[in-house]
Amino acid sequence: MILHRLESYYRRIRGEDKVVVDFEVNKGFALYAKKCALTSKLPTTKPDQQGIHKLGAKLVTVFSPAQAKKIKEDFLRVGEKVSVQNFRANLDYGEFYNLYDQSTILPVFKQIFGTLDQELLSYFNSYYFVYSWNLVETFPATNPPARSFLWHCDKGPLRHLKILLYLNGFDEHQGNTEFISKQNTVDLGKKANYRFRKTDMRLLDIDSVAAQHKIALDKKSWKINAGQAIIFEPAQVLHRGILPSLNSRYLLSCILLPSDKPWPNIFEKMCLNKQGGYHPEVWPAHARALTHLTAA
Ligand SMILES: O=C(O)CCC(=O)C(=O)O
Ligand SMILES: [Fe+2]
Repeated sequence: MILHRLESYYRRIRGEDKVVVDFEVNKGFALYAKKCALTSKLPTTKPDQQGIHKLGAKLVTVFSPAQAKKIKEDFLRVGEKVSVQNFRANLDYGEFYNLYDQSTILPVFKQIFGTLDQELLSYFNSYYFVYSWNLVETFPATNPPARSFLWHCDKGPLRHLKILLYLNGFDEHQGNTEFISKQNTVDLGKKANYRFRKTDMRLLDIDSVAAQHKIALDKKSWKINAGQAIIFEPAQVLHRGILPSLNSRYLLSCILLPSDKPWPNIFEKMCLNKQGGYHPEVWPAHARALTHLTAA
């Protein structure tokens, strides 16, 4: 039954973007997600009209601004600055910090995933784990927007989520993250071949591309307050950051993947092994490698 369903899924997906086929079929992420769902044995829930899968991106409130400020200060104290040259040349508009100090991060994750657990379980139809997390500081703009500040989808499995928790608010820095709808993203992918563009092929002006192809754009953004987070499907909704102009913008950025057991055990292991820091679009060659990470 499961195999039959996967086969028809693969047939559908073969006509898709090369990146999608590569992750879902060649790298085995579709099968991995199915296996996680089977093993987790969660009760099936009805699709939620306000859910992440339906909306592609949504805003949630997790902390008060005062709590967010305290988290930012704690993270800056325990964070280990990542030498940018190690993973990305030309990234001179910010800093990344790895966070491995369990006693600082765990209460934050408990609050985030306590608030969002039901929503995340029903999104994945399985347990989930935090594949990577890090603190991102973006300096007030001096450079022209590049990379994540131009319209793009993140390369990765269809069913993965990103959480960007804003640790300081729009009023303080004027930075933001913008999205366009899932349907727009599919249309732009098919009609304009604009979805998983390499960084040097990304654009700031998506409106012109959409107009050329007669696509009516449905853009979404919020004035995100300190303590609020956006959750989105980074491979399925085109998005871009907006550089701050007044002060640095601080985010906790997390990537979530399906898992066959709840996140805390895996998290503990990753802290001890110092895994889970910033993965600049680094994915295992095959999803089966994740089974080792999530195994007891
Ligand atoms: O910096 C931002 O607001 C967006 C970052 C982004 O594109 C991502 O984390 O995938
Ligand atoms: Fe992105």
